[in-house]
Amino acid sequence: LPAPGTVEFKNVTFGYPGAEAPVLSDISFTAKPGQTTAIIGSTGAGKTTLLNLIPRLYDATEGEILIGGLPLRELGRETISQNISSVPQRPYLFSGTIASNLRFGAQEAEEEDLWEALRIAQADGFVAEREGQLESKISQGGTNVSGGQRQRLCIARALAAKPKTYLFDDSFSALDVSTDAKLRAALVEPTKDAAVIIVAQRVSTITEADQILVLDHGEIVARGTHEELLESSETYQEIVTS
Ligand code: TTP
Ligand code: MG
Repeated sequence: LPAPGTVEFKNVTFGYPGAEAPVLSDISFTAKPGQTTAIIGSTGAGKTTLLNLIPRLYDATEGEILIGGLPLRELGRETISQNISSVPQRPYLFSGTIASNLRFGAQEAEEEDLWEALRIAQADGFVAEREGQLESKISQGGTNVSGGQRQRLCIARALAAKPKTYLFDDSFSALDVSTDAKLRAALVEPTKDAAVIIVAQRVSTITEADQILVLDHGEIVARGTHEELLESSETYQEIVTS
């Protein structure tokens, strides 16, 4: 079997229930542990939809998704949530404390582990400044923290769970360029044995990715490293220069 955490799409097609045209057509790729797979493409291309198939928010209409070589459809909810952490495009915080939000996928985590996750996510500074720190309250939906802080807390939550597969949906674009760079540098070590899939808007976020998939109208129109795509893909060149 492929290593745990490996995500394989085999000729996956998906349409939302009731919709006529599929949103994703014939998607095939493998995201391996120890590698970063980046997905880039214009708004509406299907990037979020593709990521959402991995924790089974929806099932593929055709084709197959395998996790560590096992069909996703045969994995239980618990196995999926224990192995895959997802930072959604609109990150969500629950009403409760910062600690309870961070322990969502990691009930057993010690405070020290939570601080470590916060440090990596570049969120330790503002949490340390809040009254009560880890015990400070988050209001419903996380409205008493800024959008960028919410995003970093959700990244810390994903890290605290120590999954085998990480999904980041546009998780770095609300951050300023310098925080984005620091965060991604800090992520290298803790995610080095995991499969990392990143949806990005900014090309600078993904130039180091092991493979980049260019998604256009639900199809992978090009794939390769940044350097390869600069040579081979007009769509990629347009994204880079836009
Ligand atoms: P997305 O998968 O949301 O496209 P995207 O993530 O690439 O776009 P963005 O960069 O703006 O985040 O949408 C693809 C298509 O699927 C689009 O036509 C909207 C449709 N869609 C639904 O019908 N229902 C849904 O729940 C979602 C997420 C998308
Ligand atoms: Mg999206």
